[in-house]
Amino acid sequence: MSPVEFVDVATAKAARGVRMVASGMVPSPWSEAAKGLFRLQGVPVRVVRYSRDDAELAAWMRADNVPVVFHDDEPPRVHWAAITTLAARLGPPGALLPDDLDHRVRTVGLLNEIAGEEGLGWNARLLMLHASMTSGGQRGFPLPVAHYLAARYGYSAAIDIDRVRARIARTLAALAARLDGGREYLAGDRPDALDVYAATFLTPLCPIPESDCPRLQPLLRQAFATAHEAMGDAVPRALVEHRRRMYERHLGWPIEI
Ligand SMILES: N[C@@H](CCC(=O)N[C@@H](CS)C(=O)NCC(=O)O)C(=O)O
Repeated sequence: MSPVEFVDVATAKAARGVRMVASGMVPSPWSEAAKGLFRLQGVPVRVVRYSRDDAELAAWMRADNVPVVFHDDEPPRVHWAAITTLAARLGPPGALLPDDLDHRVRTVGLLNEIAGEEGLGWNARLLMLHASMTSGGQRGFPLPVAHYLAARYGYSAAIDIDRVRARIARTLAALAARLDGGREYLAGDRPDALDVYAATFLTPLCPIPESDCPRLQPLLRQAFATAHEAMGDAVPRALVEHRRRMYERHLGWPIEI
């Protein structure tokens, strides 16, 4: 089986091992990170592309956002931390998350700054929603999509967008500092979960031409581009190079959704 195999819901339900429902519309950082974690661990994953209109899929997922990860008969996992811990358990000990307690606490704290509420991905999404709302839907997502996402993920007219930008800049700086001295990975001489999250969550802040993610539709490509337009200049070059390295060596390139 290839590292990531796209299948229909019936095939995924009938299978054992790791199966996942992931975004098939955009290279959503949470979905791409989940795929990347298992790939890095050498654990094959069957992926079902999320569709809002599929009743069988909805009944299986028991959640209304993605990714949702299934392992054998265990309950579905919907949160990045639980997904990461599962991926760590299914691969070589200490490979994805450090064995040392203090080291692990620091790593998971930084992962939360990337994937948690008010983290890098959450804040990049706020930039996209801000572009939509302040342009009447001319930029960013079309207004109906923007309003739907705004109500779910913390955007309101009262938002302090400068604070959002400052948080993004601080997180990027903290990650880039780990590459000082020309280091290739963020936490040592080989990649771990932190590298997967940093690389996949940088996607909204990077240019995303068709060649980088061929299945991304033009309208959503344009929506994604607004985060890069807003803050692409603030992304340290070392992080852009790290992302490239991660995708080319470890995650698969171009991005397949
Ligand atoms: N449940 C995830 C967060 C995932 C997330 O934010 N998913 C968004 C990505 S944009 C999503 O599915 N959005 C579509 C929707 O809410 O319908 C976690 O805590 O790790």
